[in-house]
Amino acid sequence: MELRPTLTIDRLISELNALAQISEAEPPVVTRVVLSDADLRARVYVKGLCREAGLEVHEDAIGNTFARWQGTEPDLAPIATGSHIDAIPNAGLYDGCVGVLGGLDAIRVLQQLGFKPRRSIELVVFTAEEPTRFGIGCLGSRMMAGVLSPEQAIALRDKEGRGLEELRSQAGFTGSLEAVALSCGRFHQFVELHIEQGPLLEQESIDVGLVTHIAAPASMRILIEGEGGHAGGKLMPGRKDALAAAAVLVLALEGAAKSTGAIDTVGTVGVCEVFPGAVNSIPSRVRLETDIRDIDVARRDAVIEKLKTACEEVAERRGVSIKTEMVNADPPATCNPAILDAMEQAAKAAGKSYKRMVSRAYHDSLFMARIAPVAMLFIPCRGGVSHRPDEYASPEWIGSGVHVLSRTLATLSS
Ligand code: HGY
Ligand code: MN
Ligand code: MN
Repeated sequence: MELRPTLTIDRLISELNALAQISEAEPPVVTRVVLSDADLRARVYVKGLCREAGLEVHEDAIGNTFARWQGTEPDLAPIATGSHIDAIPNAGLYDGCVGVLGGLDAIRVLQQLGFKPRRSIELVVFTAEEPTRFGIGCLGSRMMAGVLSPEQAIALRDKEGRGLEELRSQAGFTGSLEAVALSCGRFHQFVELHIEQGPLLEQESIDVGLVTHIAAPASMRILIEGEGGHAGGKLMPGRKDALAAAAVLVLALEGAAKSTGAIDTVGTVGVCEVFPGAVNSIPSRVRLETDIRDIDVARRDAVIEKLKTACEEVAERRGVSIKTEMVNADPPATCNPAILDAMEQAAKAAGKSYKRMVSRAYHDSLFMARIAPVAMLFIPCRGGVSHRPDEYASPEWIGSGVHVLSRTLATLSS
């Protein structure tokens, strides 16, 4: 079928900007932590757009949202597309949202063209792709894939000690958590449109990225306990300063990641909580949240082991107690060759340049890959910047992504 979508990119851009206004921070900064007031208002907005497009909308027990465009053979497993609308603090407006609103726009383009899918097409909005609230990323897609059990999910707590049960019922998400896990075959295939969150496509002036692999993320929590005391009265000899010990570990992680010799290994300490946090009081307790990734699992795990060894050495040398806890250590995902080929054909038909590449960020596709064949479609983002308010993707870049996605969905659902 020769598709020549007449893209109404202006409407999509205005919807992305409208969604960005729904934030816990002063726009243009986007902060939209899962199950916060902003998250709930954003969900209402997006569900309204889906219903305007004639999609049947339903949610599961933790708010994963499914908007279905019924196909001519509704009993067949659907093709799915989608991403997330939650955002970390001090974020931009494109991460995740391009995949949700762009996925919806790809459906609308096909509707405008009079296309009738044989397989239904479902837009999925995943709950809590970001780890901000509960410390673990991809909560919704992990549970859909059965990787996180209801018991494990119920045990999660946020910084205020609030759990998923309390927060989901306040948000009006009811029903059994057991029903969140989906079987293989619930979806025929899944394609996620997302900004690259890296610099390559823009640097090489390429329109779209066809993602072949998604890196393997791991997160480890480190609790360091020393001795507090008066910053003036307690002399340096014999101090057990928890933050000084933490500083050694931060540099140990950086060194371990750099020492693998592979550019794909990354290590970050993104959270450092200091107690009591008074300028004239020696830190007695520090909590670090570390993020370690690589497309090679063995290399990633070697960095984790090096960090654990550094913890033992620092504890010994500085007389502090150091406890480590693995929050998650997930395998990488390999994208499906048939979907990649369909995306490549779609890019060619759309006259868009493309390249095959890996994703260094993780995405819900990483867990959807456990229950369905998946692939991801990247568009450039300016300077590779993401997880910052100056994150930006041009209307042209977004339009190219939606154009290739709409053609891909047409192929897969035919
Ligand atoms: O951290 C990630 O890779 C994703 O953006 N949550
Ligand atoms: Mn993100
Ligand atoms: Mn994302």
